[in-house]
Amino acid sequence: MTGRLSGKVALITGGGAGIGRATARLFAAEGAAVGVLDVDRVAAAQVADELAATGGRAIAVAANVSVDAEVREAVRALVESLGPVNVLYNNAGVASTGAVDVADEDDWDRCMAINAKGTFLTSRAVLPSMLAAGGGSIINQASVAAIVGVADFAAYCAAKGAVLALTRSMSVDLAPRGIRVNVIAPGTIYTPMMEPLLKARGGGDVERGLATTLEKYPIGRLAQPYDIAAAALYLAGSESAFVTGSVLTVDGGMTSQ
Ligand code: 1HS
Repeated sequence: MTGRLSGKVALITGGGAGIGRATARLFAAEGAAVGVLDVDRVAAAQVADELAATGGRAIAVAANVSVDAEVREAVRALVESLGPVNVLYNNAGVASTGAVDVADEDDWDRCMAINAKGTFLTSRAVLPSMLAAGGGSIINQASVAAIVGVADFAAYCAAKGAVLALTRSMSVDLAPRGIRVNVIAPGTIYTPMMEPLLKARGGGDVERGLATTLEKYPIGRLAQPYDIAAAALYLAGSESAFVTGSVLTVDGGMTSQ
């Protein structure tokens, strides 16, 4: 541990699995007290318990980030337990299915609600305590899908594009008040969330879909959760003190070709 987040309180949405869990582990290892927020109460508790068992300070809070009352209550509980939030990672997200002609309306609404509205609601709920603490860092989660069109992923591309634009808006509004806001655009990590897309891309064969996906990544592999967590750590800490409104692609060159 190098203590890059010593004395800080970090809230990570979607902290119960994947990138969120990897980031919770890294932030705790760097000295942060961590609020692990997830819609899956059990998953959040498992991560918080793991961090506490290895000497960290952590609590689990359950909320659906698209439901304002749940988000407000989770943030209230977090602040009461750990203190004002210095770092917020809006990581919670869901994928979608289909091109624009076949995507269904419920899928569109769910995708916009969790990815885009969730970022808005959680940021809004955290801001009073972050401002009272004198400032902080907000990290939003976009995707390469906010930058390039990804086939059969219409609602997801739109929602992540909204997160990217919201980040720029937030960075302008909040910089004078001591809060930096940046967005990470990760490339694909092979997770259950990606399987419907990979299956469609592979003509029903996930392995073939994976091979096709790999060809999009000049670096020769897909991302791992730690790759994204390490970027979040940079944006959370003082080494990025002059960085706000930035889009940090962590994509193995996927959007560069
Ligand atoms: C889910 C993640 O944000 C990546 S979007 C799909 C990108 S790729 O599989 O077409 O490289």
